[in-house]
Amino acid sequence: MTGTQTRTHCPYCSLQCGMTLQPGRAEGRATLEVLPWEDFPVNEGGLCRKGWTSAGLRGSRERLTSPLVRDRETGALTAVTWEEALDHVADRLRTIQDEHGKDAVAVFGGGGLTNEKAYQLGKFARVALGTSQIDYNGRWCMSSAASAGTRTFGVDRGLPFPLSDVAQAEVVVLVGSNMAETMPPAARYLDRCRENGGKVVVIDPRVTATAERADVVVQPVPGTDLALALGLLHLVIAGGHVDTAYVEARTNGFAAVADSVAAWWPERVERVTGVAAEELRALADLLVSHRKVMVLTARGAEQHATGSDTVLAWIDLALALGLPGREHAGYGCLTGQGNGQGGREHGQKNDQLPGYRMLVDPAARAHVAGVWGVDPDSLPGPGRSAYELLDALGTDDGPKALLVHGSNIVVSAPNATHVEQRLASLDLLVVCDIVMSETAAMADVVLPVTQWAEETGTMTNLEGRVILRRQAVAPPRGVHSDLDVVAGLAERLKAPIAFSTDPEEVFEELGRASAGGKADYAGITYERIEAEKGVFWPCPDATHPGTPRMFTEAFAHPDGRAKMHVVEHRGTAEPIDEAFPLHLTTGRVLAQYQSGAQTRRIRELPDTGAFVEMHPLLARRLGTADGEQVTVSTRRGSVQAPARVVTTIRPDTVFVPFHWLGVNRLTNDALDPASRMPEFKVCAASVEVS
Ligand SMILES: Nc1nc2c(c(=O)[nH]1)N[C@H]1C(S)=C(S)[C@@H](COP(=O)(O)OP(=O)(O)OC[C@H]3O[C@@H](n4cnc5c(=O)[nH]c(N)nc54)[C@H](O)[C@@H]3O)O[C@H]1N2
Ligand SMILES: Nc1nc2c(c(=O)[nH]1)N[C@H]1C(S)=C(S)[C@@H](COP(=O)(O)OP(=O)(O)OC[C@H]3O[C@@H](n4cnc5c(=O)[nH]c(N)nc54)[C@H](O)[C@@H]3O)O[C@H]1N2
Ligand code: SF4
Ligand SMILES: [Mo]
Repeated sequence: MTGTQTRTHCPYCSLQCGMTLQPGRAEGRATLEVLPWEDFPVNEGGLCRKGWTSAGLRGSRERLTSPLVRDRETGALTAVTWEEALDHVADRLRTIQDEHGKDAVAVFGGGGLTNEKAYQLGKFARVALGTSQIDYNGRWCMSSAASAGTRTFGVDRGLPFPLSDVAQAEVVVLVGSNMAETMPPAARYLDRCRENGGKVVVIDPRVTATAERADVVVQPVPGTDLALALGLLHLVIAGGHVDTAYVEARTNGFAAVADSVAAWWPERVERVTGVAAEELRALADLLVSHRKVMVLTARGAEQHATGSDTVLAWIDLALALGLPGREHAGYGCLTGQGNGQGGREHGQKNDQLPGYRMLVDPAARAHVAGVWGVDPDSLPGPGRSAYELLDALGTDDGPKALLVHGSNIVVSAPNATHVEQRLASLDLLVVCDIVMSETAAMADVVLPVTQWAEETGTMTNLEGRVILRRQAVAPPRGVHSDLDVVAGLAERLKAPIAFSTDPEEVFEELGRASAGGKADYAGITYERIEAEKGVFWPCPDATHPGTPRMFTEAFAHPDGRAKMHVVEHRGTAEPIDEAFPLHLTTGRVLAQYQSGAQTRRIRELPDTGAFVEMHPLLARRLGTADGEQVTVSTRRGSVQAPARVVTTIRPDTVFVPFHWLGVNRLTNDALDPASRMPEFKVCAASVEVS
């Protein structure tokens, strides 16, 4: 027996691959099959392993199906009704705020939440709770690129062109992206680029699956991409290859930038980055001898305490070559989470209102307060950024209660032992999740929520394309949406306005709240998204076609020009030394997603546990071999895992994936001054045989 097919999108990454869901019945049980959606443009029917197996959590015993409240006497999480759970939470929130003030309650959101949820969460914090303390895990994702994009171009849309433009580029430079593992169906565009005669360059301390599909592979020391970009710009200028007409007509600040790179000759770059001067010259030659050059950054370049300066340096290079706005060329950031783009636009960020408006802007406050029907003066100001928020939990002037929607903080936050202590010091921790994540397991209250196939909502993919996930099946009994949680709490907290639980109604309101903002969704409707296979923002009205390509005529600053920035190489926050002589970097493997809360529970996906990737030269020096246990230590702690000996990594660097609890006990919480991004991608470590 089969039910109706629904066209929707994958629950995981920012590619938001189109898929078809087929409910059915086998052996008396409900089933849900994932089938291709052949003519959805981004993935053209292709999915990665995680996508094909994504229905595995449906009907799983691992699903949470009842609200749980921690019993004061036994300390155990105990099933209660939704009424009891929401009454209890609202009661506690009220008491804590009465005693310590509005900011004593904080909210932590996620870049995997739908636009509707992210929007409601921001509104809930500012209006129902009246707190300034809200931020989200996107701060740990692409915030350095967002900050650099906003400062340079005046607006932050990860890719200002459709992903398929990659196939038409002549040279594609991937700076710290392992696309073949992190968004596998996207790698087809790299292959097409090469079939068309184009060249792919991969810059990564490891020769990854993506590097295997590249023409040029550059393996810098982790944390030195900034110096690499300065060195390339130096060569572009020295060789007389600046696009001066473009620079004069479309940018500001070039002269100072040119001066600042004068001393970055290739031999100096080699000393800092480990990339041979000849390799650098060859790369510069490749860039200057083609017109359609595309520079794409991802977490490898961005997740550093110098991440936003690094992105600024690569954008400076792109601007000097005249790339942004040129057909099939430019700069872009490969956003990571399912709604990593939309999640950063509609108000769950600490300093932000919907439509990518800023909380400190009086006109923005007036507009959004008008849509919400509240007094602009009642809206709080900006609060703490994600890590600073977690760091302040339970302290004298920090929040005493935290509501978490869509993040498994205990596994994914940097310096995780410290973060765990902060969470443990709270008076109240409420976690809304699909499964008993490591963070939910610490909570005082756990609220079970619907997952993607069980609810409707929009997401904005890495291209800025707003897409629609349609509900395909009924949720399990006892499970409610985040929208229901927010509305239920708002009502109990006697919020001055009502919170809708109907996604389409919320989306219409989001459209009005975003109208006139940088990320303008006012002209987008569910019907249009379905008819047009996604609509690219900005889309200010119903007759507007949407904006697949930005910057073709002008940038988003008032004078229409891009702003170049002078940036300095500073090195990593924690340089290696005798005690910690190795660079530890972290990242992803194909078969697991993020903190692993979802994918580690899917039986078809290999759950290998963490491992320590190292070069044979290092393994020999340590006296270890492939598969043997080693201990990796940093100034913050130690973890054990088997060695994985590969020739594809630099001998001075080890790599550990972060999908399993552990490696973030080692990572450094040094923050980028502009984006507040932690330095996930490099810290000083030592390795010993266990
Ligand atoms: N399979 C899988 N796919 C995912 C995810 C997942 O968890 N699993 N998560 C999604 C999300 S949220 C994100 S943000 C994206 C991330 O997508 P990516 O950025 O592609 O993934 P990472 O593995 O974090 O990092 C990419 C590469 O950076 C390299 N690297 C480390 N340090 C440096 C450095 O200093 N410089 C340079 N140039 N490179 C460095 C690493 O070796 C790694 O190969 O993936 C998305 N897709
Ligand atoms: N060392 C190291 N650490 C990293 C990184 C790294 O490269 N290295 N990368 C960082 C990056 S880029 C990211 S994006 C973060 C990601 O790390 P997390 O923020 O932990 O992301 P997820 O594991 O996706 O957690 C999402 C949680 O929300 C639940 N969930 C899913 N959908 C919903 C929903 O609709 N509502 C609710 N309420 N819950 C839902 C899931 O079950 C899961 O428990 O990790 C960061 N941490
Ligand atoms: S690439 Fe991303 S969106 Fe596509 S199937 Fe895999 S996890 Fe899902
Ligand atoms: Mo991410």
